[in-house]
Amino acid sequence: MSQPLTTLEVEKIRADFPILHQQVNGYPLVYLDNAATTQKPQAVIDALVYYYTHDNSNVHRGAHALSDRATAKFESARKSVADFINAAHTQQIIWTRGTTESINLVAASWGADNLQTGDKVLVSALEHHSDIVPWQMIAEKTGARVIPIPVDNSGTIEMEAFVALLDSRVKMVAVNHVSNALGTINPVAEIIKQAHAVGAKVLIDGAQAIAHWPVDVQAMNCDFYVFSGHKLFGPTGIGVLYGRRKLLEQMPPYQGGGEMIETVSFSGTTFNQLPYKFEAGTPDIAGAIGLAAAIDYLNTLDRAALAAHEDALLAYATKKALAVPGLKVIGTAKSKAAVLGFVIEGTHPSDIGMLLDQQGIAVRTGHHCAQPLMQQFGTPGTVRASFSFYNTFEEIDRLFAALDKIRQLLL
Ligand code: C6P
Repeated sequence: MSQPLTTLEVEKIRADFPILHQQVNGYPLVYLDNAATTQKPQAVIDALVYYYTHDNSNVHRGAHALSDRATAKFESARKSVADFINAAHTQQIIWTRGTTESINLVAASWGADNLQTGDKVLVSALEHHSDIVPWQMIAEKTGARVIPIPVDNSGTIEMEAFVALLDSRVKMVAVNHVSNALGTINPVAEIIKQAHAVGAKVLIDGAQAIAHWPVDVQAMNCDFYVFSGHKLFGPTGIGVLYGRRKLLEQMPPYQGGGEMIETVSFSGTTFNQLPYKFEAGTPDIAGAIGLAAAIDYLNTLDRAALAAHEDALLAYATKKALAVPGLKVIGTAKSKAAVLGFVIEGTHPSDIGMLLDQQGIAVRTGHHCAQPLMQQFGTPGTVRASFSFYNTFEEIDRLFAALDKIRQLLL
């Protein structure tokens, strides 16, 4: 296992993130809401400013230098993403607005062609609403059913129950790589193997995994992998759908418009090749370029050391949490990434969030867009502290000192 970052190394990394160096409500900011969105290094901000200052133009259309430059950078960003997740070909990288749109694309396009009455889509009880609702919407149209894969009280998928649900009517298994609400790391390789054994396709929602360790879609052998740029230190508004090439080729377009066509006439329209078939309209060019800058930035760092640092932060925070009277950690799976969800007896999560904010500490509270999961845990919501490699042990000390104060105030 790699060594965690040293204090000096973390300080050096923090210097790359200008937003971290500010006061909030009179306190130095402690940003522990990384599962909602990650902060952007200066290199990403610079890439966006440079693009809009020098290259801004539409892509694939113009007969001029700016358009050529914008197109070259936009397509080179696609290559950066393909390399980053080890996709075999850039045609397998579809730009979307984010994880949500990527899942909607697959559900609407693949689902319309492949789901029928009596078919089943399995989604885990850990899923974010964006990996539940699009499936419910297409199930409604096609007569398929969406069935939850049970999760135990630690927040771990019950693998035996999952295998028992598998049969030839299961056409899709959609699970997250890491749960946003609990931090559980799911055994995706095993899930994919089991699902493939009955002929089902598998979509992995990588929104919460992609920032934490290298993802290899070929080794994983998933059919679809989706994530958002903004959770990978890139801009908001850009996301990725990776798909197995044969599946993407067979799938009908998701939206119609410019760029996704080959020819249009009133007697009929033919569609563009991959990936453009799924990219109707002017894309988020700056977003793609910014995401590539984020990937370039990450590639300058020792990712194993970053992951080891995050693991150490989680272990440190969990230990501290367990010592707080009345605090219950929600999400105690053996394998977890960078998320500490909890409730404190006699308090409401949103009050804790507000009082933490008053001390400059940013966390998320509520149901985390995972209401079925919260129902299972019998709580309307939790307080969630989520860590990134730029967080420090001192920040975790600040969190728990603030929680002590809040407990004295509220209890
Ligand atoms: N989770 C959180 O605070 P978008 O909004 O499309 O970028 O990502 C949606 C999404 C899908 N799956 C998972 C596992 C996610 O965590 C998210 C986003 C944020 O937990 C905002 S709700």
